[in-house]
Amino acid sequence: MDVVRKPGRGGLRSAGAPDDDPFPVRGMDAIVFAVGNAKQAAHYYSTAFGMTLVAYRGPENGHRESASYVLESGGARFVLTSVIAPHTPAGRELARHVAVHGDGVLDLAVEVPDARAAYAHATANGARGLAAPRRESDEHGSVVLATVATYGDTRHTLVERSGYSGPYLPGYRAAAPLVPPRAPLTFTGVDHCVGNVELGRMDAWVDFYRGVMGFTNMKEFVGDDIATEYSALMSKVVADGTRKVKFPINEPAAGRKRSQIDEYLEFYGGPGVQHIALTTEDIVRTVRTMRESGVEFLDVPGSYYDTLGDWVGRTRVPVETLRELSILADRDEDGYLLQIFTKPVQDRPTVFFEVIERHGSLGFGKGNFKALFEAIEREQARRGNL
Ligand code: TYF
Ligand code: FE
Repeated sequence: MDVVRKPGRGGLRSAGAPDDDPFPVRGMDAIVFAVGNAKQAAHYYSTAFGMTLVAYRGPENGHRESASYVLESGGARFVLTSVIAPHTPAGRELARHVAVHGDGVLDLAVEVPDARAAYAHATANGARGLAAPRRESDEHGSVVLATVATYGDTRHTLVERSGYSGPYLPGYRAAAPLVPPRAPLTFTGVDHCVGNVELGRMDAWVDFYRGVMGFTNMKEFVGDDIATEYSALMSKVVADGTRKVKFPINEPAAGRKRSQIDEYLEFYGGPGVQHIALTTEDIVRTVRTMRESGVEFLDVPGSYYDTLGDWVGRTRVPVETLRELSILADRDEDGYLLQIFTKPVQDRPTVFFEVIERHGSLGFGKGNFKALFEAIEREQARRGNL
């Protein structure tokens, strides 16, 4: 987002951020994954998700500890990192992350207008600092980076770009796409990033984001009632003042079946990122392309579509197309959304993705929770974890 000078107020501020926002953010900067084989993961996200390799850092440009591939699609940026030298300090941490968690999200990096101020506010309000603010520079300019811990081994790096013009961060070089880029872009950005935390810890993590980042609750949540009936999870959503960064937090709950959150916590080895939702402006095209490339999505029973029109009404996409592709739809007072969920994208039943096309609705698909959680339970049962 552009920084604008508002006449008469005398200061540089981020457009849209109210003056009193204690922790202004510009949006998600990157989702950083620690994986076993970043070279092959970069290939997967290029060919199956239609993302484009734009930058690289590794031994070839003097970075001996790890290799990182930066992929983009619209405003969504993924960084895939794997260890090269496990006996260096940075290498050891990465190796441990992958050994304990499997492929997973290491860092939900957030772009902020002032990383020093953001870090000071976060640590003064209870966040554990992992790296104090530091300036990094190269021929493209400079950035300020600082890192705080969140749930499990997950972290938030606060990225102040201050006009930096390189392909990602200092130390990275531009890289050519691995396959010809798909047009139009598959995704337009990151809609939300969901964390799974331990039983009874959801409210503490909601309070963490309220205190540390000045986030506020969004109205959508999964309470006790839905939990005992069918979801076996509770969920609340926090977001920054401008709703560009949205973090739902799930915890397991006692339901009819073993909670999908318990399954995640067991296989991930603790709390961590459960799913990343990516926005698209054409979910039909995106899902068709991903399916043709071998991405697996949760199946939705035909009965879901038999009654869908009655409560969702007309959407941009005919019900028969939604049915063909297993795309879900939901409507609330603000509008509607179309969404779909992949199966876990690694051997452990942990991280998965959501693709979402919004038409006014600010929700998360509450009307689909029953159908969705039943589909997830069928997958749990197939894995022998129910
Ligand atoms: O992010 C959300 O809240 C929706 C719904 O295990 C959801 O995508 C919640 C929990 C879950 C899967 C999806
Ligand atoms: Fe979601």
